[in-house]
Amino acid sequence: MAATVRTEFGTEALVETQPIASFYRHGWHSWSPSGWVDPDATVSPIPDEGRRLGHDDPLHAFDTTVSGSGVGLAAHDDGSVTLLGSLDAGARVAPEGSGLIGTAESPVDWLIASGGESDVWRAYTDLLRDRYERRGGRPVRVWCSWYSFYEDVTEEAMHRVLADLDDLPFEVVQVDDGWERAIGDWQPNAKFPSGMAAMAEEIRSRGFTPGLWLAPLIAQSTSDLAAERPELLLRTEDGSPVVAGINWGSPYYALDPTSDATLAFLREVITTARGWGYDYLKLDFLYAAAFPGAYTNPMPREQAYRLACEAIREAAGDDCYLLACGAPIIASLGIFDGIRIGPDVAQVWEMPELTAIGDESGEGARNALATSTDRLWLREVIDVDPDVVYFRGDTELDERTLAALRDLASICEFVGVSDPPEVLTTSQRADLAQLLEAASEVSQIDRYRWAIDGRPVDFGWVRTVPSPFDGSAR
Ligand code: 9PG
Repeated sequence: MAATVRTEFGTEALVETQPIASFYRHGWHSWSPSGWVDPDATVSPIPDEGRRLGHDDPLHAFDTTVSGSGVGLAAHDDGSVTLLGSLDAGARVAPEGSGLIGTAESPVDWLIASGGESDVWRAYTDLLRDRYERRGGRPVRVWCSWYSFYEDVTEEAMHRVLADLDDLPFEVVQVDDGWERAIGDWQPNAKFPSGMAAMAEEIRSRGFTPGLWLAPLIAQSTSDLAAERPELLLRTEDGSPVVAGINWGSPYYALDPTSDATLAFLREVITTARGWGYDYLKLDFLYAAAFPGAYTNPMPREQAYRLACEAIREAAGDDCYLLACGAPIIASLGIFDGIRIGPDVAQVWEMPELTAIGDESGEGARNALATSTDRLWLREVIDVDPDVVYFRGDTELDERTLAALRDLASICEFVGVSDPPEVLTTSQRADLAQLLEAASEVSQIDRYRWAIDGRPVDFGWVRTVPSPFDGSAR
């Protein structure tokens, strides 16, 4: 059955529906919580400043009611669903009484669709596909250094990995955070004495596509960039740099995405990485460039973000795979090949200290599975990265969780692995090779049920494991 649809244009859209049994709130960026919640839930703002800044849209960080970014759905008692979604960046959707209200910083095209859940999603993704070029589209098989070495990655460690990967059928080998001098200073540190071009050459000589992590839209407060190029930093109205989060032991600042100086800097960083030989770039912490601030060239903030991302794409060229991470979702469409759709998986179900403050964007398999399995509608418009699958035997994850991560990777056709290959047993290695080689037939049955080569898969249990998050929304 097709959905009933209509479109509207403007800064506001109001849809009267039936009473709302549950509301789909869509998180602003990759790590932001997404999923079905009680529309009347009371939200408690996250007390920790660093965690709060990286969690969701900063303009809604102190909200006590639920709302979402770009698109929102209302599910009704009769099983039908109403969707209100923007086709442009910069929109917000919230439940209001027995209706949905959409608001945007500048006029946008809205879709209002009602019908079955899969039909309204289809109506929305069809229009998004009409509007934004669908890049990517081929299976991604990537080995990434993050969960093997974190920031301690070295040239020598990468050489060992490359030797140990041997003939595992990865396509990309990607060096993650830890190679750079500082966040903002995108030159190799002392752990990569031969330089990044030599690293890329080594990866390529082993038969893999070289991949590199960068966070080009932020600068650590202690970086040379922040000290020497202050004109690149986004400022608040009172002139101080906009803090977009706290990590790597200090606050990090957002760059002003509308200044010519920043755009020139971005082109230079990306051109340099391309010149070193990297054809796959994981671009992280991108959300910072859509933080509110006194832009050099005033414009709505998600348009400002797109401007910077377009400069990045232009410098990278169409033949470079660009994976967005920590990235506003709707504002990234058409520019990137792929996008992370949930928080970091990590080797634990949840981090007690994050659970205690209600941080559903924090790392942990539960948060990653919950958000990613509620973001799979995005497969239709962009490649979706659910973060890594584990094959090593020393994680704290149980078999059900490990299997869910594998199935999710198959559904996304995006297999990321970050195990040091030397720790894998012969049978773990064979399982990994099998997942990398699989070309599975995937179909969706209902909200959380899928079939992979005819085998039923159900992610519904992820939300039923007792957690302090249950029954409320942040
Ligand atoms: C590298 C990592 C990995 C990982 C990314 C991203 O809120 N935080 O402080 C926060 C820190 C790190 C993080 C996400 C959130 O992980 O998702 O795959 O590349 O950066 O630093």
